[in-house]
Amino acid sequence: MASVDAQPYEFELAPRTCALTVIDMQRDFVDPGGFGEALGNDVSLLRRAVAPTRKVLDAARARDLLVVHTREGHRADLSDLPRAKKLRGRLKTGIGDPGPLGRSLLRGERGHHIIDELKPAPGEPVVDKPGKGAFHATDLDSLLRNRGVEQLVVCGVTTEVCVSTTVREANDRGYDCLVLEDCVASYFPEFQVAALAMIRAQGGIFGWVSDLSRFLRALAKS
Ligand code: C5J
Repeated sequence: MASVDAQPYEFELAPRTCALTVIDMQRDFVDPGGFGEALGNDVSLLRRAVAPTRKVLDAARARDLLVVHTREGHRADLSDLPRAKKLRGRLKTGIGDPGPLGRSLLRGERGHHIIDELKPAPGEPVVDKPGKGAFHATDLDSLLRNRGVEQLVVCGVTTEVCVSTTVREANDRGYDCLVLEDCVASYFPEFQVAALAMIRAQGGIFGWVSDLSRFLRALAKS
């Protein structure tokens, strides 16, 4: 056990019951030519989280923490894509449409792959999710419970969409979440600030917020 300097107050890190979750660090969101860029976003804003997340990943692996990766995406026949999600945004290049990284947000396409820098190691579970939250329509909850996980350290993208949705889902299922602010990123700087504020508000209504160096310091002491 070790205390992570966090907000709204210290997070009691218990490595034996803690898992690292890396949310949707896939080319479609983070790389030029992907779905995120097709929506008009500047992907360099998300790239800022890559190097710090790599450091968390290395530290977690060195301490034998369970590492779980997630990817947002759909089946090639789009049978798991709700009509509302397909139509939303009236996009020129929507989910399932061809783009420079293959068909957008589709399993097996180049854009759906996790970026090389954060590639899952052999044996690390990769959870494919059709929604924003990593618990919706996936086996993530049983995968964590069967290993006795009670705490999640959360990295990934985007802070206000898939990271926040997953943290809220995890909170309702009884997990304590610690979000590392330099290891999560948004296309919108103001949403990054607001999403983190919402997590730690009201005594940590959804969880705790800290950063890479504070987390690494505590992990080294635990
Ligand atoms: C989005 C995500 N932003 N991974 N997905 O649509 O946050």
